Amino acid sequence: MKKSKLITSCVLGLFMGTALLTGCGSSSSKAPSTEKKEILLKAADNQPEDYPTTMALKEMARLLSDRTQGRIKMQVYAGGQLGGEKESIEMTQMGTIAINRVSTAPLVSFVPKMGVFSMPFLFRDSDHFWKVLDGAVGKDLLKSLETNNLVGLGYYDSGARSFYTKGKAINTAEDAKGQKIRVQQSKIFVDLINSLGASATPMGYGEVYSGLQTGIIDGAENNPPSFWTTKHYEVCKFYSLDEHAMVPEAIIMSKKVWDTLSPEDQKIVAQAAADSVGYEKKLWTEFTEKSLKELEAKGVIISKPDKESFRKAVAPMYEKYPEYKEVIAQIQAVK
Ligand code: GTR
Repeated sequence: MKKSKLITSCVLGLFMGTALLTGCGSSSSKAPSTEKKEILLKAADNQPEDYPTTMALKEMARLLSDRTQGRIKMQVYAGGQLGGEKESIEMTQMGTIAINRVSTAPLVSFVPKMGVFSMPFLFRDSDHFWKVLDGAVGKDLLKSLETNNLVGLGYYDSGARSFYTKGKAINTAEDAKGQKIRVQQSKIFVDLINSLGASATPMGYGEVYSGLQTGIIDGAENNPPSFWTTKHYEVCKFYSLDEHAMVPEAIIMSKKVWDTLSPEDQKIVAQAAADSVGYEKKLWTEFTEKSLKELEAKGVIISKPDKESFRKAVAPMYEKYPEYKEVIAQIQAVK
């Protein structure tokens, strides 16, 4: 193949995101059919380059390349370059994005079962969270993605979500009343925040900063690394660690792309994803501590409110979603 043609096909492959790049690198069109195909996987994350989830995807890319002598490559597009979270999930279903790191909260519109992870105060602590994700429930929910053209490769840590606000700290459920709070594009989150008497406003992650600035919203909720890296602290000076939800991040893959891989390559991809999890968890703990320190240094007033009033106010959520009753009982039974 001529060099110019080779480059075109590589670039096209990159654009398609899903392409199996026969014809790139060492393979050639005359290669015997037994020769393994070169593969380029396009991966997305809406967090910035140095964020734990993005770093972990890059680690996964490194493992893939190392373990296949560069035959399987994964290109990570950070910072939401490939689109908002919800659209990026659609693109993953279509195969335009091969691998995507998303919050399980917006996944609820695609795979309703995933919504259970957005229920408030579901996990007792981080230990319980990981036992559930690594156990039968976590595995079953990853598997359920397959009904929707996705393959679940694993979970990453995302800590706990808490409120940050412009005008008035939310230290009790009562404080949330009347405040316009941005939420992810998830019906469960809308219900959760409304059940506190606040007014939930769903919007994309990338729009929150200007929403806060212009006053469309009074606050939002997220984990310390997100509050820090989005610079929302420039507008919001109150952060109250009520930790109302621990929503895992998921590494998802396009089933369309997955089905083009040989069983052997599927194993390599699944293993690289699994091996990147420990790395993410370690970075997560460090980055969370760093974020809290940086937020304080920027003058954010961080409080640790008593969680009881929040728990009480959101309790009706558990009646509202009877479809999760069984799985919630299974989660609670995990010791
Ligand atoms: C973060 C998550 C992002 C995005 C964001 C949000 O914690 O890592 O993928 O879901 O929350 O609130 O939109």
